[in-house]
Amino acid sequence: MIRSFPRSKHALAAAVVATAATLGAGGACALPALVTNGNDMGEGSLRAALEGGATEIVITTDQDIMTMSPLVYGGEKKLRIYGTGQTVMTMDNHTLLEISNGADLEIIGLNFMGPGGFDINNPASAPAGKGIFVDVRDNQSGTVKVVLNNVTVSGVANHGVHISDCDLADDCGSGGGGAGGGSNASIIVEFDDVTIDNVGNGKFDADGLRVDERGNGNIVFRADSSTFTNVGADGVELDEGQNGVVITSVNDSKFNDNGGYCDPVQVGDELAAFLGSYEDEGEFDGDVPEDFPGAPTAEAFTDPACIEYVFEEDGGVTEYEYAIDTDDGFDIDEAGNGSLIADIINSEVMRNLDEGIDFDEEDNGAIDANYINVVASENSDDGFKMSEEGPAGVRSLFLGSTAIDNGGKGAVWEEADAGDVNVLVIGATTSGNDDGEEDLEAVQEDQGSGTITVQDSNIAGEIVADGVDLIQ
Ligand SMILES: [Ca+2]
Ligand SMILES: [Ca+2]
Ligand SMILES: [Ca+2]
Ligand SMILES: [Ca+2]
Repeated sequence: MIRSFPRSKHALAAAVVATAATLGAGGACALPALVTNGNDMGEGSLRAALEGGATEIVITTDQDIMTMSPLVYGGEKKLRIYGTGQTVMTMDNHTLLEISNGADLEIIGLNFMGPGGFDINNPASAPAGKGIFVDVRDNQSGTVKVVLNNVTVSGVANHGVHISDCDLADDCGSGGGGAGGGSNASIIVEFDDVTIDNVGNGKFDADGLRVDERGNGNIVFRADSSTFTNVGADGVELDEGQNGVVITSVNDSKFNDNGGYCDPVQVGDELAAFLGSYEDEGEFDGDVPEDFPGAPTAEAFTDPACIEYVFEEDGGVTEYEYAIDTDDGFDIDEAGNGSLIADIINSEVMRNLDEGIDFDEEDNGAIDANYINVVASENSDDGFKMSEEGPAGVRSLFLGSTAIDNGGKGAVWEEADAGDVNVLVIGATTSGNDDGEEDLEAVQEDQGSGTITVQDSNIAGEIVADGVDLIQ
């Protein structure tokens, strides 16, 4: 292959090549493949480099890369791609980069941009395109590591970044009761200076970052100086379904303005018309009336998936409920064996359409969550919500953190079954949550004991301690 450098990038490209070469194992490996033009295919293109089996790719062209179909890397060896701010684009609805055999991935200095313009009234045709998709092999073990540094993802219809260790592909659902099996592999995600903006607006339940972890294995997610904004579903959703823990560490990051694919105004109007004279929740003692509308229909709703519908009969009484399924800033569902461990520092969680932070843990394992200088404001439901079920309890430090003007409570720690609740709130500021009622709530529903200790804080609303001691 003949390689030529574009005019303006000689020195830079040479420097990048030198850096990249020294990163290669032992120095004895092949030189990196160079991407010298922005063509969709052919010599010097990114597609040619990926199809040629390159594991180290340096983009030297200053052109953006326009793709007509997904770029696919099918190797199992780690793939590294180094750019200097170029953009991999498409005008169509397709996935931009697919790692189809669970390879480790490292990308530095590259942007991924879909066509944009999606919303509930302008959904993508299936399959909805993702930004970066890493598909873990069914028989994989060890760890799958995805490292992004100085990367942006925008304008795609589906997840911005999706790492799937789930044999049901896009039908995995969420971890609590989420379906599917997976490999023995764990998933590690490291984001530095990553921006995911305006993705996931072309279909229901499409997130900024989505990790589906099934079978044995953990999720480890670290983010620094990263932002997750204007996503249709959750800014970040981590679903850990069976054996394994979730460990997350977030610093200097933003989870703002997410969760609005199911536009509450439009879907609310559709729901009101659908229900007619019925309330959105209720019960029937005996027969269900013939004119009861029942399950959401495609005729009545732009996207019937936007309605969470519960209809349960128990001993002759039928209960029902309809709710609009909006989403969160940062959502973790940990199920099966294993705990949920989170440290969130110097970060912002604002104006999300459901909860700001929504952490759920069930079965064996605890919640251990520390918030240091985190602001959650104007989220539609709770600012911070932690729910633990099964053996073990909840331990949390809420230090210098703020919850203001959230539609639900400011911060909630819930614990069920065996286990204690211990929450230490220091230097916190809360007001205007829950229509001026509850700011902080620590609840123990079953056996166990615990305390919520509040020191040096400015709490305007109520503190509810249910089954635990309040110390002020
Ligand atoms: Ca796994
Ligand atoms: Ca687990
Ligand atoms: Ca668990
Ligand atoms: Ca418990």
